[in-house]
Amino acid sequence: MLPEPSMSAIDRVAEAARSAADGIVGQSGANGQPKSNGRATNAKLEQLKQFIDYPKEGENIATTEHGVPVANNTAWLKGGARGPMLLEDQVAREKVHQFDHERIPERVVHARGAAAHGTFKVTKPLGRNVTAANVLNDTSKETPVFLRFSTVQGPRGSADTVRDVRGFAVKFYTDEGNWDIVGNDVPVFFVADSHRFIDLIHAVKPEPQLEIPTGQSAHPSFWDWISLSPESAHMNMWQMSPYGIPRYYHTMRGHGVNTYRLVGEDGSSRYVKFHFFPEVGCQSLNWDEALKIQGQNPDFHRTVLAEMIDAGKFPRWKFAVQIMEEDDEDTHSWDPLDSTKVWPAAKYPFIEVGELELNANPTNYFAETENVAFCTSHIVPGIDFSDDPLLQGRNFSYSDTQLSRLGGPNWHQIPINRPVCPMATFNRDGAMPMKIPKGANYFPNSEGNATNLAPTFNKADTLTNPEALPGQIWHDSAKRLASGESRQGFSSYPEDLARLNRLKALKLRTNGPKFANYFEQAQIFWNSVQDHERASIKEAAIFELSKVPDEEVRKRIVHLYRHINPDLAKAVADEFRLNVPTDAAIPISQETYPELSLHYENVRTIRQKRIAIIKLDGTPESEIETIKKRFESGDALVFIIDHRGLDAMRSTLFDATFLPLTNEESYRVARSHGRVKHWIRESTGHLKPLLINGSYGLSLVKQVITNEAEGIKAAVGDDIVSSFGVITSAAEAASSQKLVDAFVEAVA
Ligand code: HDE
Repeated sequence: MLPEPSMSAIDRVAEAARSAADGIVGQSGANGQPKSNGRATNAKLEQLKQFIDYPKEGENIATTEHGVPVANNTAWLKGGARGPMLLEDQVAREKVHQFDHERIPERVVHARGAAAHGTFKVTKPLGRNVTAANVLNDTSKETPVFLRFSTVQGPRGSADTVRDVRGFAVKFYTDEGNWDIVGNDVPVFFVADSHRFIDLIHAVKPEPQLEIPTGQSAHPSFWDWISLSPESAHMNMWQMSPYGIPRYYHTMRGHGVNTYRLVGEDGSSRYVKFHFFPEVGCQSLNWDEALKIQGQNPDFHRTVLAEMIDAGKFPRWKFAVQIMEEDDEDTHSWDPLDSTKVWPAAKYPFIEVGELELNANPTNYFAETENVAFCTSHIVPGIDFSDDPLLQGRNFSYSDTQLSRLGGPNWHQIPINRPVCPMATFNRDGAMPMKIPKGANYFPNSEGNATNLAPTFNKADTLTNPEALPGQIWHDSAKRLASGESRQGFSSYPEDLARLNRLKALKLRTNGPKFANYFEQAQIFWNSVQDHERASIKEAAIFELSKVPDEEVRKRIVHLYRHINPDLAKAVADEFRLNVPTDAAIPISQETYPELSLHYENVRTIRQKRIAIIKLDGTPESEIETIKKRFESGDALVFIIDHRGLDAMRSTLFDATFLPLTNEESYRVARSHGRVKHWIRESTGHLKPLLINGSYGLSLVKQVITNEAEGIKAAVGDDIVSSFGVITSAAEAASSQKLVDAFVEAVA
């Protein structure tokens, strides 16, 4: 049951027609209900409008794919009403044909995802000598973006709240072409060399015999692989920590993970890492919530994303970079080209550049979210690759995979993938072209097309100097190019390959020696997070290993964890009655990097929290209004849930609850309602704020929460009491400022 009044099917159709007529795109609601709170438009949404297909006036007659009106769309042509079906029926065959082919292969990884449109704005330009990229410098521009979130392991139909890494892939439609950051929600990766990625994915994906498990890494082949792959020790800590089960998409970070390069207009180059920090801070689920939500609402993350955008409470991230001078690259115990490592913020601070906001939902999941194709190789002038061996492999894989996933080489012409800037390419033909190219399809040409490609004789030059002979023009043009004057667009950074003896090296299948520093940063991660995060890592690892019966694998993990932290190794060993090796073969670092903790940003806000108000028979409206207004004005989403609809609602789906209990009638309902009592126990068990006021409320709390939180029972009285997240007061009405403040504070 929906907590808010839902539209009838007829209303929905009427509303959809109105939106289409208005040309509104990207604004369908979370439950397929078109809403109009999304942002008006941006250059990409404008471009997409021309492709949106919704019947206009006079177009309400069903036709075949070829425009022939169809008189009856309900039955197959037959020989007699009960007779054999005729193959002749071209109308029915067409319908079935289309249906038979309406799926494309799902992504081999990151199959399950959800996306939204938005905008990126520069707040603090990096400077043209740091990067020539307009998108990172021009404060007057709003660059349209499309951001797709995903899980890695599960198929398209798997649940959202599984323990997994989340993808965070952003397409920036810049005025210099599309730039994609194909990142994750954590800053490191399992492997440093692309060659190892396929083995990782085979190990983590469902096992081949029975295709088990779905959406989980808790299975033998994954842990077998982890136990034999010490380079993934650091990533394994992130994955087992609360980062593995984010609360919402809008409470996740995004990280480019790979090391890229920024190239200035002056030709200078620096290494760079890209990061996105959520405006409302990082938040995670606890494991019990995550498990329950998988059944209660498998689409939880995508639902909330769409819902926030529909409600006009747009998710935002701060975009920041870390920059490293190339001369620094040899000065650490780790290699900056190794994607299993972070760069400590104390040495390489997060430099804020801009803000990304998601403000419009897609119009059609398949056409946009499923068809969007991200490629790490999509960079714009001012940004370039480093020799990060994970990045270099990815640069091949992403465009390659689209060929089979999207059916051929013309996937860049699919509406969602088109750049919004002018484009001209002689790459042509192939299956399903969606443009009709005109003119020369070769270079050089005397039509004057694509004159920026190389020094040559071309029409533009003839026009400026009609007397000149072709030879002279080649010459002039070559001179201009050599001086840099006529160079337009992207050209690869002329990296000095002799630096750090790279050119003197032998051709080898290996990586730099510091890539083998597997454990130091895993240790630092453990040191840097809070107690509850460490507890989650232990619990998650124990849960996952409980699905791995092979004792040899468990022993290897204990051994591996002993190299990270002795407490961690002991917790796992005790659970499975194993011994911990007495010593790690390597020193254990005592360093901490505060930015690794979920709480680094330390944001206190009620923005984008989901607050449940349980309305019982007899609850006066006035009790609800004050709290509702206060939270809505702080950009939280308030859901009023009638107690009769409680069977379809669970406390896990909300961040906090208000249960107004000020009169006898509501008390009577609550006391005899199993779901209300379960709600109180469950939400306090998850340490979520629960506001219950009035003397009746107090009695209920005392009855329901007995063993779990003795502290509350002992503490309740007439004053406002906030204990274990439960806020109660016998005397104060819900409209009391003191009580509301206490609740708001607890929620923040
Ligand atoms: Fe991916 N990855 N990946 N990956 N990846 C894909 O591309 C691949 C890696 C990531 O929302 C595929 O279009 C290789 C790291 C995201 O559409 C494929 C290697 C990171 C997405 C592919 C990596 C990622 C993908 C599947 C090692 C974090 C979803 C479909 C060399 C920084 C993008 C597709 C979306 C998707 C290959 C490693 C993130 C097969 C070979 C590291 C967020 O091309």
